[in-house]
Amino acid sequence: SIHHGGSRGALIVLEGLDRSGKTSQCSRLVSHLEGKGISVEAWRFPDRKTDIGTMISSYLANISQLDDQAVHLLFSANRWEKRLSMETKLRSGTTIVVDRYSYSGVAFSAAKGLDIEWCKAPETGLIAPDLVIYLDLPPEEAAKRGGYGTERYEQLEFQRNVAQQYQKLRDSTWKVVDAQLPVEDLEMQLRKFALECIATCQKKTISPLWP
Ligand code: NYM
Repeated sequence: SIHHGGSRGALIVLEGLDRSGKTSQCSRLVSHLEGKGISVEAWRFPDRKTDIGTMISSYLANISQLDDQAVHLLFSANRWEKRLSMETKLRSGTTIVVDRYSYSGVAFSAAKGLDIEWCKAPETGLIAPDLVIYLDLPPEEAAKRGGYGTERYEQLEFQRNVAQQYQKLRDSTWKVVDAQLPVEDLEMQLRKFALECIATCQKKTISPLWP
């Protein structure tokens, strides 16, 4: 794909409750950008392919039990272990579209009752996204969508709490989109936000979370 000499890629994050449509919108967006000749990669957190990701995965599947603080730090470490390759990709001109990031990390742990500032601390110094797209869906609607899976956290009451925690993390990089829109409409909104972001972030330096 095309690499416009010297310009960096954008870090675009999709966030939202479980069943909000992030994963399908991520892949639709990445395909669209690829089609436009933009250098782009789809990432996701947790990255279950690493050793830390394997521990997280068995925790989520209820195969293993872990202390709430310990698993919070594992989710964070799973982002830290990818930080350098993330920075290298962005600097080489590749845009990264990420399915979940530090906001999931904080929202899900804070929903368990952990102190939100404590939850944010280990995320400090990771790369700040250029754009966060929040797929806004009432927890009740999410619950209706083909039902939750069997993983930890996939319960209505808990998701309500997660939604409240997410609201505390909203900042100027966030675009909140209505996840109840038809998928094609949603897709068009995401394309517009992503293309604007890719064009404008080239003048901005890569900066750390949390400002
Ligand atoms: N999750 C995800 C966390 O609790 N902390 C994190 O840092 C991240 C990235 O893991 N219910 C939770 C949110 C999800 C679950 O995500 C797995 P997915 O997108 O279903 O693989």
